[in-house]
Amino acid sequence: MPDIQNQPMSKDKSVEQIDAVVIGAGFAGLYMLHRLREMGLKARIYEAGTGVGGTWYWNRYPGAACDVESVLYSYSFSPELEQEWTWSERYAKQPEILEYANHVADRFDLRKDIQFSTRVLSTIFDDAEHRWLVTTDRGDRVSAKYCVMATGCLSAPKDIDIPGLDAYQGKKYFTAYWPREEVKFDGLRVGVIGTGSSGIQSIPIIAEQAAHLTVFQRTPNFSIPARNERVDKDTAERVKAKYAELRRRQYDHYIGLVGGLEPVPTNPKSALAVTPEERIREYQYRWDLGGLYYYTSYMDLYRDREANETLAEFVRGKIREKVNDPEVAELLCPKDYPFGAKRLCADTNYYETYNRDNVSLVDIKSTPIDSFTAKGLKVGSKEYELDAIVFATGFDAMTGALFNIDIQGKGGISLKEKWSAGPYTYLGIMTAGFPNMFITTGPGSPSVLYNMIIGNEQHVNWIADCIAHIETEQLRSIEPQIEAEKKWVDHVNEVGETTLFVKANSWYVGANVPGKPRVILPYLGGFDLYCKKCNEVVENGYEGFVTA
Ligand code: N01
Repeated sequence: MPDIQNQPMSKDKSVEQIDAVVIGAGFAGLYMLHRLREMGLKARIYEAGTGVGGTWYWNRYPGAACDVESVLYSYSFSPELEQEWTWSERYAKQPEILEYANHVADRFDLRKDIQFSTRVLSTIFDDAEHRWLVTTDRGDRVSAKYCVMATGCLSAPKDIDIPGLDAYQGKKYFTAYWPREEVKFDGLRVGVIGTGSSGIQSIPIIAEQAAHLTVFQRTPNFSIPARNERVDKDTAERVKAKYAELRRRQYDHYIGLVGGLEPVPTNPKSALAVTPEERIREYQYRWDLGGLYYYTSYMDLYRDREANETLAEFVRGKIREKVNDPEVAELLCPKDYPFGAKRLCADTNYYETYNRDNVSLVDIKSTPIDSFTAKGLKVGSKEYELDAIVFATGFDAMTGALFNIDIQGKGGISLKEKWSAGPYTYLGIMTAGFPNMFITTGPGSPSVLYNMIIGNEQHVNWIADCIAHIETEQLRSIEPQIEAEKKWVDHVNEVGETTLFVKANSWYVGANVPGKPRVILPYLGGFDLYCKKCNEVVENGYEGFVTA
């Protein structure tokens, strides 16, 4: 048998030669494939799941929904697609978003270039050939000039860091990879660990089914009523007539939360420069609107702790109004980090759920979970017997999915090694030493602090144009200059430090994963300014990049 591992790729007949590999068939990967094919390149997506949709393929837990309005959380690249698809609710639920992803895959005939049920194991740069060798768990070995990591920001579930999980004999469910078949909790004693967005969306629905639900809360989160509603025919048509304007508003906005049919204004004032009465009116207006619109309220809310506290206390007041038992209400009120510095949640009946007789809240901040047992789990000396446990414990955000692949750049340096003190990127799209490897909505880009579909679209467009440039100029590769990358990383950190986002132990700063370096992961300078910077880089001849 020849030793194929050690043969140069170009001479190895078992290695298929293509132009581009895209990893992941979520919204970024699908559109990337579409653009690459439009350019006449031979491209393939490798996808671990059996279907398209990424986040929306895996996160099928009860109550899973998008907390960005459907009309905004959709592709903008095809006016025909916009016109033919009708969202049924203000906030689409997971099945409808997955149906949309499937519709896109069919409409643009993408499936023929997607290999499902295939996990990429490694992508290794060949210095001599200037190509990436990609290997998979199905034995594929493919050589590609370009490699696009469309692996998602919240796709690598966090390890469960509580002892004794294997000892537990009951049913275990993970919101991040929920079973495809229906899960029934009727008559069961259920425990939920985790009160971030996934926990907050699933808890009210599980409570309606379970005999008893026990929520184990370490840190309470701020959650705003989503106020979801059906979209009637007339509204849907009026939205369709306004799409062009809607998209312009979205792209020109720092966080893209601009409202659906009716624009939701951004408030340019300081929260501390207005009277308490005006502040309450503003906060009540956004409370009644529902959803995430506190992110576009007073401009100093996320920079000034005193300003932030005015909103935090307003929302705590709402929690106290909703929850009957004052002790439970106090436990549900976040007090030790700024409002919104942990990702804000939008809910349907979350706080109200704690008024049910079959729901109890256990504070695991003051007494942490000690371990799992055969029948449930122990908090201090008390054992909770549970028939099923739901883990809504979050993700190794923004870097976890990349580190799950053995990525080696020039000279065999691994990405993990290069990023051991935190991610290093230029614009969040590329990293020096990894030529022709692109990351969609990577660390150092607005990513999770913007709308993931539109943010990915902007990245895919930039990447596709960059690849077109390389092909037209008959170049071999492009990568960031080390100095430009360092300058960008410093800028990302400096901007992050001016905000309150760095003041919470959140996944935004990697604090949810033990041992992960604490660095601000998304770029907080605003999507509008970020796009301007991306465009300027191109206008100035790919400033800050080096080509070969
Ligand atoms: O995860 P999270 P998520 N013992 O990290 C707790 C997006 N998303 O899956 O805060 C006990 O927010 C942890 O406690 P603490 C959205 O961007 C969007 O809910 O670390 N508890 C926390 O309460 C979101 O932010 C939608 O103290 C433990 C929870 O588990 C992101 O995904 C819907 C623990 C994890 O919360 C992640 O949300 C859903 C332990 N050992 C998600 N480990 C939309 O609507 C963790 N926890 C679009």
